[in-house]
Amino acid sequence: MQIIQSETLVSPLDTASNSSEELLHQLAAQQKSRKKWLLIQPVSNTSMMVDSGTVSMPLNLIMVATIVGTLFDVTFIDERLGDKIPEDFSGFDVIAITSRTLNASQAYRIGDRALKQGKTVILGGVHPTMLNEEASLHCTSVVYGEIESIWTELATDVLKGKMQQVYRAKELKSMSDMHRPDFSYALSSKSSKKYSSRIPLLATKGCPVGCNFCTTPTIYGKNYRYRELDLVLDEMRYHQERVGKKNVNFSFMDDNISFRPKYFMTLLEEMAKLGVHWNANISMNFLDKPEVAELAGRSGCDLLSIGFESLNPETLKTLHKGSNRLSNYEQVVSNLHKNKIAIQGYFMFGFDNDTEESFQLTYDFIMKNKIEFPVFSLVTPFPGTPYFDEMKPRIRHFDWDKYDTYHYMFEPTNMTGEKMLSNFVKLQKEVYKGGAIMQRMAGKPLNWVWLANYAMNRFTSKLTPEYYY
Ligand code: B12
Ligand code: SF4
Repeated sequence: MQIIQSETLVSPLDTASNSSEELLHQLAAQQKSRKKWLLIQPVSNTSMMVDSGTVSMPLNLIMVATIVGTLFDVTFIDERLGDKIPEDFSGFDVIAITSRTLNASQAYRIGDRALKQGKTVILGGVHPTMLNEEASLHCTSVVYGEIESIWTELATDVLKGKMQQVYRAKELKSMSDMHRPDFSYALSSKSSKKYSSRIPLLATKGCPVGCNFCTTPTIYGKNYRYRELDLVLDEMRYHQERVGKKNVNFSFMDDNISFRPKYFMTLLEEMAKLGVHWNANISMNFLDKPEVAELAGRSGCDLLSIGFESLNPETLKTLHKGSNRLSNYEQVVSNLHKNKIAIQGYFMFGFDNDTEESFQLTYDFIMKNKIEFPVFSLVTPFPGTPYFDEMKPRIRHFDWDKYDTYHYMFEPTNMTGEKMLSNFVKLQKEVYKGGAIMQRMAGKPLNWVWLANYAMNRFTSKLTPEYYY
């Protein structure tokens, strides 16, 4: 296997052209046998409820499997389901692993083992993209960003046995050219019952907001792409037929689904006709308009995930999250609730501007506004982001296992770490006490959001500040 050390910038305009696609297929047809790829979703070490219980289907690795499967044989292992990764990789030619920061150490362990056995190892996903030099030590090649944009080049090199150290596209491929994800790769596992029944789906990619703690602006810039509506709707219809009912639950994996209001509103109108249910991440700046929330409710939306992040205006300023205006928070919540849309509200702590009062303010906001599913995390500077560079001298851990947003990463300026953590734990226990759940959830439909509250009640009752060290 020859390794070319230099990073090559590949233009998808060149590589995705029909002629290079044809050449690729000719090259594959000339091979004596189809090469065998093992695709792996590694489990993380986190003690929190991120990788246990019901987990969502990994759309990223499913999309990788779908494109790889057009030319190669694919075996798919999701270690989070309890499926075992073989010790001996002799049955495979290529070991391809996806990784975020919280499971990077495990991805690297697998990569090192496969390299020792002489395999071609490919690492992709957020963490190898952000730290491609580090990731290169544990693999043959790193894929920067999405596989679709460098596929022709990567596949050609695998077929020729000449790999480059990093594959990075000069330009991103249009989303309309992306394959419809084939879920059979994930669903073929005997343990697939552990997957959430919500079907992951992608309509748009990217986010122009540019928060300094988020990896999306670094990887994709302020670029915002979307799939043609017909493709998204066809995919929904396909699943309705596959499952044999109209009322299918979809979970959009988009960074921020509402950025093109016209596109988003048309998508909502069409979903209303299909009769599906859906949830998504969304920016709140669009939801202060009652007509948007009304249409979202009518289109089958049952939950929206909103990053409130903080109730402190100074903190919001430091995050560069221009889409959040504190003065709109209550209006947004009320618009959604009027239309029976539950809210998964993300709140972060550990910022320099946080004071003991911040915890009380957040508690009051959640209880007054009856936020159904509050999620609390500690601010985590992810490697490769501007925030990481800014905070590096103060960061307490460089052990990637602790980058699950549930570890205390640096001492805030306005209180000791101990004080911050004791308040953080207290807030969670208070919000998830039986009485508080009843107060927030009274009259809400009996669905999985209740179950999530019940699970959080059990989980938070055992919490101590030590969990977060
Ligand atoms: C939807 C989402 C979720 C969903 C679903 C996650 C899932 N099962 O996939 C939920 C809500 C469950 C979730 C949970 C969490 N998430 Co999240 N999530 C996202 C989000 C918005 C989109 C991810 C996605 O599916 N995109 C669509 C897919 C198709 O695109 P993609 O991931 O870019 O995949 C392409 C490429 O990366 C590449 N690729 C990926 N893997 C591989 C492998 C190989 C071999 C190759 C060649 C290519 C390749 O090709 C893929 C196809 O195009 C991202 C932001 C983002 N844009 O990445 C954050 C993001 C991934 N999440 C993040 C975090 C922190 C979390 C949590 C820790 C939060 C928490 N405290 O609970 C957990 C961790 C869960 C876990 N076990 O990994 C961070 C991770 C940061 C980091 N450096 O690791 C991100 C990047 C957001 C951020 N803050 O910057 N998340
Ligand atoms: S709004 Fe969300 S997706 Fe967009 S940059 Fe901020 S954190 Fe990232």
